[in-house]
Amino acid sequence: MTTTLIRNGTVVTADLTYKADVRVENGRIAEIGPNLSADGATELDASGCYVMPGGIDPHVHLEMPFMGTYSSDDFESGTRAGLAGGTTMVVDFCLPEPGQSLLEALKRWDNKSTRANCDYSFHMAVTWWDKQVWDEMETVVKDHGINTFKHFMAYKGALMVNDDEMFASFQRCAALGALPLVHAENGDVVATLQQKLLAEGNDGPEGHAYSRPPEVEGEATNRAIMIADMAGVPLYVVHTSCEQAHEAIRRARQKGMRVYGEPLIQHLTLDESEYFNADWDHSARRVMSPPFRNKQHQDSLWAGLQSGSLSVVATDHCAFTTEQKRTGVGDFTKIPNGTGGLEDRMPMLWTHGVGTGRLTPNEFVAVTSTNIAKILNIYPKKGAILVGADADIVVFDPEKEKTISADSQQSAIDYNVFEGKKVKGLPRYVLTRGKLVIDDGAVKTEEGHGKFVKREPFQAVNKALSTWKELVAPRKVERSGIPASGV
Ligand code: DUC
Ligand code: ZN
Ligand code: ZN
Ligand code: ZN
Repeated sequence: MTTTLIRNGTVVTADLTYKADVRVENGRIAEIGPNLSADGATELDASGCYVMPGGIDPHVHLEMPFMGTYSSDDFESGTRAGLAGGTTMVVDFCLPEPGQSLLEALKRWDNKSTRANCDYSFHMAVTWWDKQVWDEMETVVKDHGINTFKHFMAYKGALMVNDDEMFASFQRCAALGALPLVHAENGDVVATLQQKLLAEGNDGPEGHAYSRPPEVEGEATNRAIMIADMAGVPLYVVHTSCEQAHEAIRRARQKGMRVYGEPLIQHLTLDESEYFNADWDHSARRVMSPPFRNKQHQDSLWAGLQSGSLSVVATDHCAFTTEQKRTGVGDFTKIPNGTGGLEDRMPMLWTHGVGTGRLTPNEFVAVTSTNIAKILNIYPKKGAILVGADADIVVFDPEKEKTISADSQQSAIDYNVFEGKKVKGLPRYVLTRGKLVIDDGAVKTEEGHGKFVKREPFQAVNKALSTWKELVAPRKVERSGIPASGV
């Protein structure tokens, strides 16, 4: 039996801040209170530190087949990077190829995830639609413990689904107690703008930003919300990056709909000027979808986190090396979309959120962990400092500083989009299900320690505002007379 005693820290949860020791036994939190006795436990000194639930990144792509290549962080390096920054659980996206069985795709994800250093779960992507998908969705939820389905409204000709497919899938989610997710960008408009830009000779990485203006995201977010309302299901909007999308989410929530928005740490802290760098590599390394925006959009995202209209902060970690990015020299549409961020999400959000007074430490815990656990239906196993919860714990030192650099990162790429940025607030210790893996800067991860976390279906489905019940079961109208057609 391994026992660890975290001493003299200040426990910070989504709602409370208090001084207490925390005892960890067999991977779980066994006791919380003042002056706990050591009883032979390994002691960790948390004086001057906050003892917080480990971060959960609800949006990562590890070893993902995408745009003719694979994202370069796999489940080993990706989760090691996450742990180094205080993230103790990740949720990856299982992506069936169009036409492929969801259950076949899941086997591949099960295989590659056995190397994970921390616990993980999957979202299932719906990349095509027919009766087989409809059938398999039930197995995915009931037998595999996956209660979230992702829909790409962009990447036309590859992952994109149309509105009829999305509406059918959303209704299926409602029936199964599952939550649909959307990548909300209007893929038809993006494809048109891409061709126009290329035809006019705009082939550099800045073309990527021009081809995906905030309006394409705002339109798709509004559309997905309305379709979710008609299907009578809550909705999770991934990588919310602009005011137009945030406005749609705010409005829906004000009306009582369960719609969750997920800004990324990259969109909160990096802006569109990155695409206008004289160095092609610099700009291409920052190509992701949606692209970085200007300060007004960033301010909107911060305001959403403060007011609660946006719920969580993720990374969409999907790292490609410089060599992979160079596939798109001469044609920005071929630059693999994606950036890293897993290792830096917690320190960057602390520095730019808590350090600037925009977020309280409790709000920081809510948006990096607790809200995510609640939305994914794994609270309080994850996202909590409570007796019985998994001991996924970060002992966070608010005074510890570093300058972010690719030279010292865990991630398997040759650069870092936050290169040169100073952060203040870093983990002193990280425990993942009780195992000490970050020990005052030393990385002691164990490949394969991570386990799949099953997630139960949701109890509460959205009671939509629209006439969805009539759409599903139309009321017959008795008429006294019907004229002959064409007369
Ligand atoms: N956006 C990215 O930038 N990469 C992976 C997929 C996505 O939607
Ligand atoms: Zn996406
Ligand atoms: Zn993504
Ligand atoms: Zn282990």
